Amino acid sequence: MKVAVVGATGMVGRVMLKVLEERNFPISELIPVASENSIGKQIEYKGKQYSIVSMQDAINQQPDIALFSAGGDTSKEFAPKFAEVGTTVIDNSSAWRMEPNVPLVVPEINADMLTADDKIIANPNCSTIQLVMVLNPLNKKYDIKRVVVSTYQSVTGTGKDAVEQLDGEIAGTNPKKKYPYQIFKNALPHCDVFEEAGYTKEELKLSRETQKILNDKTIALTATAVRVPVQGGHSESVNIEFNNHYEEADVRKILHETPGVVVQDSPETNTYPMPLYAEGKDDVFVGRIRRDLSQPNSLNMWIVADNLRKGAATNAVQIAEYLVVKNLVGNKVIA
Ligand code: 11C
Repeated sequence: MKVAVVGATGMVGRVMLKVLEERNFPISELIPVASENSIGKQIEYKGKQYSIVSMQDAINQQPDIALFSAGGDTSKEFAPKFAEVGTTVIDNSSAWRMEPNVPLVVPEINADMLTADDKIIANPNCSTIQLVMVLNPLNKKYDIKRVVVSTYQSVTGTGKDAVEQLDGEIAGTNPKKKYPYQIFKNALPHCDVFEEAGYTKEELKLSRETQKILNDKTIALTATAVRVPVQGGHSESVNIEFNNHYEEADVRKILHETPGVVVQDSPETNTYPMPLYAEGKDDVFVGRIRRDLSQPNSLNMWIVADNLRKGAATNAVQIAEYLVVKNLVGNKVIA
């Protein structure tokens, strides 16, 4: 496969390259793309140096797959240009996710909807991916009525500048501020921009994307998204109300048997998921599973995953792997 990585120097782009390498993705030609001021710079992949090229150079080379992580505006402008030359774009931004004809894919859940005609495929938001990995098997069995989520999100979700802000604040230098406030020793109830009815875009993404991925408009979901001074991953406190009765032991068994989900839940040994241990891993970790004693058919849990891996790069590469295995990429349409 001829593979372009668009946004190759960004936080997610770098992890994409790492994940492609680790999983030995079948690459015959790698085309790293980044913004104008990075063109000509070198990146390393499998011990070999590659020069970063411009968007137009990459389009001219008609890659089979383009993994995009360069922001929504870049995706809106350039994903269709790649699609026109027959490239399948897997886009990590929020630009295409809610377009009715664009599949929003978590491979463990809904990759079987993909066809060779899907030239733009959206990778969901990081905090949504880890949530639906756990909700999906429970929804199938017990039919989810409502979910209340509070997130504790890593600064890596905002990008390099935010990591520099936190590191600088810890070091006592006076870093440039990516957030409106200090993040060290703080918690900001503010992820992404504010939108309608007092909600942030991150909070709205959680409810809209969950309904789309699970293909279930009946799930009511409300969220509060909070940025915390953490780097290893996003954490989520999740309360689920089912339409049907459940047994806690069955919930544990279902989650234990769900590929990509790891149950870490032994209060007697202080075992529960934490971003410090989720960092660098591809699984979604779930713990603190317990009945909500305040109302029937309800459950509390704590979900953690590395937002740069399963929440972004790994999920995108898994989509690409599915396309290759199912022979859904590589048929050129010469424009
Ligand atoms: C965050 N979830 O941590 C965001 C980062 O819609 O892809 C990814 C933004 C997106 O703030």
